[in-house]
Amino acid sequence: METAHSAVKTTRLDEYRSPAYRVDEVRLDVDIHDGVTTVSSELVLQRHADAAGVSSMTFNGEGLSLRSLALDGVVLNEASYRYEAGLLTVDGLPERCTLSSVVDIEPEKNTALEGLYLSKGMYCTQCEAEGFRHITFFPDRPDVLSRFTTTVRADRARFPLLLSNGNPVASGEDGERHWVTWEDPFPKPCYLFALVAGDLACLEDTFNTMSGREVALRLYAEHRDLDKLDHAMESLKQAMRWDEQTYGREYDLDIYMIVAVSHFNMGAMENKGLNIFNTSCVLAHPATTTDAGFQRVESVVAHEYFHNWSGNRVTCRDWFQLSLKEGFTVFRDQEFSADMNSAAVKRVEDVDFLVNHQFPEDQGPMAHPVRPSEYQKIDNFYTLTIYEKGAEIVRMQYHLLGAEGFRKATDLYFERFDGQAVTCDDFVACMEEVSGLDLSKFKRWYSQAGTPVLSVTATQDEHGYSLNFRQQTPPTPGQAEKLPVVIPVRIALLDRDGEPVILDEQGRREVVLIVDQQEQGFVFPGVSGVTPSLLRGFSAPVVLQHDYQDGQLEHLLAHDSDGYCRWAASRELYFAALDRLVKGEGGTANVAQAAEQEANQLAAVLDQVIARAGEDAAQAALLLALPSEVALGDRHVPLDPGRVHVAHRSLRRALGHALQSQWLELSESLLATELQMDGVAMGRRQLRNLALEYLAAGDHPEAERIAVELFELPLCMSEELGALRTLVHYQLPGAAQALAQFEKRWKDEALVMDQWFSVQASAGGTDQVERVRGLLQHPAFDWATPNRVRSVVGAFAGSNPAAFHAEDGSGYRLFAEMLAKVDALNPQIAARIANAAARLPRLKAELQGKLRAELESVKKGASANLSEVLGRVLS
Ligand code: 0A1
Ligand code: ZN
Repeated sequence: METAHSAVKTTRLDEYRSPAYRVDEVRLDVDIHDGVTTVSSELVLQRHADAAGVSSMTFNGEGLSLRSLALDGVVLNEASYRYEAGLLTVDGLPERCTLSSVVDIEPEKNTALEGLYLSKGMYCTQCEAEGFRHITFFPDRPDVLSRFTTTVRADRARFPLLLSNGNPVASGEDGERHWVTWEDPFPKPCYLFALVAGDLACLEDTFNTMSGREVALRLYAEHRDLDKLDHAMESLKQAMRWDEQTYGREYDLDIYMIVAVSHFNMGAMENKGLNIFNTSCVLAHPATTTDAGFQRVESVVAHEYFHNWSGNRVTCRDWFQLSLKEGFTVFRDQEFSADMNSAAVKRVEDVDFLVNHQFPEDQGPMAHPVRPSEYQKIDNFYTLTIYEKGAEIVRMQYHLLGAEGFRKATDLYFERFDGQAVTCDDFVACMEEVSGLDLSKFKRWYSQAGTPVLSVTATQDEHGYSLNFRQQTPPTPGQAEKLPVVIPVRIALLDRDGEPVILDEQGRREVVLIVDQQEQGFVFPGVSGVTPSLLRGFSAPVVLQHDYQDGQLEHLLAHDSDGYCRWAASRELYFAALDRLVKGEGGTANVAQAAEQEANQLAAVLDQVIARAGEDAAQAALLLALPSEVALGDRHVPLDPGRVHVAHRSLRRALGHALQSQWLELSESLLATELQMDGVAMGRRQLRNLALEYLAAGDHPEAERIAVELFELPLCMSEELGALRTLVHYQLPGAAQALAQFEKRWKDEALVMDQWFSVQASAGGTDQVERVRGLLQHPAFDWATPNRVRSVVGAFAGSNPAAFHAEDGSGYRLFAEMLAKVDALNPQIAARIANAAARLPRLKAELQGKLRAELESVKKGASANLSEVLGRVLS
């Protein structure tokens, strides 16, 4: 047994050293028995040519019960190795040798869900980032690529299905037990290893690749969920075709498998040939899954599939390069979803997510560069910055090179680095090589944290119309000084009819201005009387500041052909009104009355949006939805969440009232009589649910009737949940009965019950803390199931600012209790949820003190994961 616990240590990018030994082959034998699983491994080691003279090697191993260790068949005695603090060191290794080990592990006790664990009677694994070390000894780092052969053994009746990566090559029976051997021909880092033993149903199909090979597609889930796999299968086939057509990437093994598991820390995992998915990202059925859920399944299935090239065939040299695979793969899945659905809507949804979640991360104590330079626990760096901002950085390169140039660059990247573990610099070098561009300055996007603020002023004089830019990136932890970054600003200038005017001699009506200095100006001779349409398509991840003249935002909202700019104009209008309410400006102390005035001001332009809703209901819904209460709070320092809550609720109510006949009309006219699952039908449901919420917000007497009718006879879960949310969040009289009925209907469907919990945990109001506490006592609440924990704790801390920041500190106390409880079982989930406290430095003083005290007390007994996050928040 290991002699001491591994201490928290900081890993630094500039300390990267390549390993002394390769592991060419891994032969694993995993013998599963109740209570104890025995893992025997043989590692074929080969010293690197440039490590001459080195004869010792360290292997990671966490919590392994070592039974025996042998080198080239000779048992090692305890003098020739050390196992302490998570590291096994073996001395006296020849240039090429085989190290064999036998260890015992206890998957049944593994509630952290890293390594091998048990989920509802099924054994499964999660090895990214550093889970493999909980299974056997190994250099657990992504730059060690090995060929794996894995034999899985278990009881035949209880675990008829034994899976691992690659292709099955042998199997056999052994009394009541059986075994299957899998061989993966592609060298891979151990974080892509996977194993499953269970009793599962399978949906099977095939895919013919572009070179004519037939691939077997197998999706596995619990027997009761077999009818929820069709959408994932369709999405998988579409993703496979899309990657062939868009990137020329073909699938490489004969089998592609996805297994749905109920206990999973993240969304899904791209293990080679054997993806393991959180049930929430693979199961979909109209009766149990919302439209947003369907879209999520489509994008996550595609995301994991795309990793087969961007991540698996070409992987990361070290975890600082995580965005190499994640940023690129998110960009790929975003473009896939855009092609499968409405591209304009998808872009706005992605930007909305980035701006509401990644921007705050970049502005708080957790801010870090897309390529970080140090970490304590790499699990804490699976962040929105690595994923979403990383995707924006790839997107900017796509636009700088153009579609054709980008494709050439990715072809070069995949060809040059196939089978290797590489860096973000290697990726950018391919972009430079095919385009001739010098991207050295552009690369600051990878190394500088923080969101650049781009201020734009417009002037009109005898030379024409000028746009003057000034950029500045605020300081972030550890990075006080920032250099200017390269910001591609796509613009158009709209005339009085909303038409883009000609901007240059080539007759272009849209251009990309490259802003790479701190201050820079651009003149458009002969242009006058225009409204600037700036940062079209959200061409760079920056905060844009511009003082629009009276009526310009309304003009953009009414006429801009760019979906993002229309939406951004709507945000500006809403925020301007909300900010005035928060600050109590406008000459009245009465927020409700001031909100009515604001709503009346907004009504005319919103009415125009409603009038055009028939063109694209999903886009209309995005334009008509108020920014979230959390997003509003992020604009105010010191933050007084109570005030923000009142302002937000007041404007919602006033808009509900001011446009009540329109909301009523939308609620009734968009009613569908038969179920359709296409984008148009989903858009109509989204708009209808929004209209219903506004109707309820404005206290319309019909709101309850419409919500109850919808709830009683829904066509699908989007309708049912939309109705339930309205009833609960606006405390309509039918709420309690609907909640009881919903629970009765869906008590056996875990993913639906997650929604039931989360609707209640996010119901706003300072009096809601006790209600959330009550949810934790519900028999179906389970601290060991991440989806359930997220549906209560995550929803409360992330989407219920009024209760979380309750003036008396009761929300913080509950949060701290919950964090400690989760941390004892699953440190990764606790650390992730703790990010909700990152707004601490922005809070008004009284609240800051209360939150700080609670977090300090949790930090005392916290895991390394949670402690890293709390340490940063409290610093
Ligand atoms: N690579 C996966 C996400 C993932 C990351 C870490 C995990 O455990 C700590 C699990 C999954 C993806 O991008 O989908
Ligand atoms: Zn990913």
